[in-house]
Amino acid sequence: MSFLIKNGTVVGPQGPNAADVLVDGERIVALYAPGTAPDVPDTIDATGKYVIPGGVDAHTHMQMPFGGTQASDTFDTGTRAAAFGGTTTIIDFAIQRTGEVVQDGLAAWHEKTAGNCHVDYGFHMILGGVDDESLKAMDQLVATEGISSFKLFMAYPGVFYSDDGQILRAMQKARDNGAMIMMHAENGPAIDVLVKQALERGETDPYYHGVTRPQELEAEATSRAIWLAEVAADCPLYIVHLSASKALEQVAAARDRGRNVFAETCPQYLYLTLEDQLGAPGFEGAKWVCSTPLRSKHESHQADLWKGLKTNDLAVVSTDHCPFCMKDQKEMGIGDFSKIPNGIGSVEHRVDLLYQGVVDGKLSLGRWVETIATTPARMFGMYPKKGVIAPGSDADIVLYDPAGRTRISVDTHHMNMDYSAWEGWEIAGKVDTVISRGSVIVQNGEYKGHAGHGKYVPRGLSEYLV
Ligand code: DUC
Ligand code: ZN
Ligand code: ZN
Repeated sequence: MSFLIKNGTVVGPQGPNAADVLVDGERIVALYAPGTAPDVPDTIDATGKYVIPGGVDAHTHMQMPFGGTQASDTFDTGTRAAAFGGTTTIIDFAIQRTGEVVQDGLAAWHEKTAGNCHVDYGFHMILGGVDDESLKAMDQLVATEGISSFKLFMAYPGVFYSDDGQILRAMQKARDNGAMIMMHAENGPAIDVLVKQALERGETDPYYHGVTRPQELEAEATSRAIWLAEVAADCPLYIVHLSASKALEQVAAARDRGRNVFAETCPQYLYLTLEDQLGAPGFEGAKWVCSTPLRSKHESHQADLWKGLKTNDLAVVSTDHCPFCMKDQKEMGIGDFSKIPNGIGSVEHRVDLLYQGVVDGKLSLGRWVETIATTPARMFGMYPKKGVIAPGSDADIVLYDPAGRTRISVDTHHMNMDYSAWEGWEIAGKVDTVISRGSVIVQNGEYKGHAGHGKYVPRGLSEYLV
């Protein structure tokens, strides 16, 4: 089926441009200056709307087994919610647990996703055990499985943690095969000491989750990862969920030295704080327990992160979508914050929350599209299939209404969560229409897609490798 998106303003990294977009089947076939497109019977009127590439959320954890439970969004509910929010591609994390065969972990994630996703998806691979076998598996995943990025953890000893020797070996392997190393950069063993000491003092509320993960332990791990990558012949390194000023300083310094170091942040670090959310009365703060944690409003983190997005020291905004319900899940940590499953769900709200940054004068329109769609696609080997409105690209397109408003609530969201981390937030802009590979899947707030529409996207190497 062929249709023309007429009268809209196409936005790419270079900014806004009036153009009509012709879609044929699953692809974009042409862009036309206003008034020059051929007559086609089917049109979508985009008057007053931005026409942007579908969002690419490069960091999600649907139905992830974690913290003694499992993330509450399945691939079905989570990718449907993503669609409602204008995200048409996710990159989720397949997991190899310590002692498991990497390929078995990957097969398990293919099984979870097959036939269940509403939007397209790729995988990064979490390596829970770096050894000779898993290092060999990295080569195979890059060569034949479309997986070109591997996440390691400097946190969570006994769960996903890798020591410095393991990290160095994985980085050397990545340097050889062209993969990206993604790093959860927090000093886990030091955090565990602080957690034990806090609990012994009777500091058990969710607030202490943040206090026991100080920014210095994120900055130290970020710096260590950067220097290890440098030792590994400048292995490409991507710092996930960067939350704090001092960690950002490390990334900026490495980039100023010309290193292959990149970073993402997430909406929660741009808007929410240690005091106002984690410090909410009683057990409420559990809603916002995630790692890295929310940071203090009395420091300059949020201003620094917005600036980092502007300067490209922060290249990408992902969600780290890892939702848990309060009931039976977050509640596991009543009386002991260290037992609260770590994670926040925002996959439905990332595009809107970042558009608010445009309205607030913190991001240009072009930079909005770049950080939520174009750069994640380029960073993780999906470009130009994803992340751009151009002939030949997948017709993943969002009509975005800048005059609309979005009110966020558990009563109206589509994520499988019994609360919203953004309850009552009213923000500028609204997702109007969502098109995934040429199919309209959301229109006027109505869902028209289906599970199984979303397909696996094998990825190439990052475009940013030098
Ligand atoms: N951090 C979270 O908050 N949840 C999932 C994993 C992680 O690193
Ligand atoms: Zn992480
Ligand atoms: Zn994560």
